[in-house]
Amino acid sequence: MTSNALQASETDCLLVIDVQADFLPGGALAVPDGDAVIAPINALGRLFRHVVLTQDWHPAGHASFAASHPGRAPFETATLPYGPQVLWPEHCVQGTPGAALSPALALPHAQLVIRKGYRPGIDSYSAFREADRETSTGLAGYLRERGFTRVFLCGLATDYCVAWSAIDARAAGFQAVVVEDACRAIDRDGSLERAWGDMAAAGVEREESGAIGG
Ligand code: VGL
Ligand code: ZN
Repeated sequence: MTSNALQASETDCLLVIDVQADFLPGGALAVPDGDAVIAPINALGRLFRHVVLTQDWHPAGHASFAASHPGRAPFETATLPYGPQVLWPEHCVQGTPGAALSPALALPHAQLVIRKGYRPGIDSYSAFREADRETSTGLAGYLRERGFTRVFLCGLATDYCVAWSAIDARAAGFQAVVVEDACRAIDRDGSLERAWGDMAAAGVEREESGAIGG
């Protein structure tokens, strides 16, 4: 039907990361130009029969919030029991409007919403493995049981939740393709360049959505 190099197949799953009000313009942790991901994601959604969404889902007082650490400010790094943790403004608190998935997403055929970051003391950028690098979210098992071998990642933010999810997808044995124009980054202190380097080292592929066909 098309001559695109990459064809979405039955063993491919589109993984849409954290397209939530708090990461969009006006949100508590707004990603610059974050709403630019919506149109390309909706277009990708028309190419993939299988779609999984993630939702950052923190309890109030979460350990990743600067406000939970007296004297600390957002975007500083703290040391938590599992290692360094960037401290964020309070965001994506369970059940609040800021945690809602964007109503502009046109993905009615999405098959699973996986929530992450719900343990009070552990962050989870990755859709697969929490920030202690040990606690599983269960997503790899789900994808494996469904017979998927490759995930295409898009959403927010490229340098945090998308990158960590892509790297952990590789660690779990999946091929991983990040669709660059369907992501936007927080990009502070070189975080985006570092993330692309880490992803490349992990064998994550990088594509534009125009290269993908259904
Ligand atoms: C994210 C920072 C904190 C993300 C989530 O979705 O990239 N970033 N929580
Ligand atoms: Zn978060």
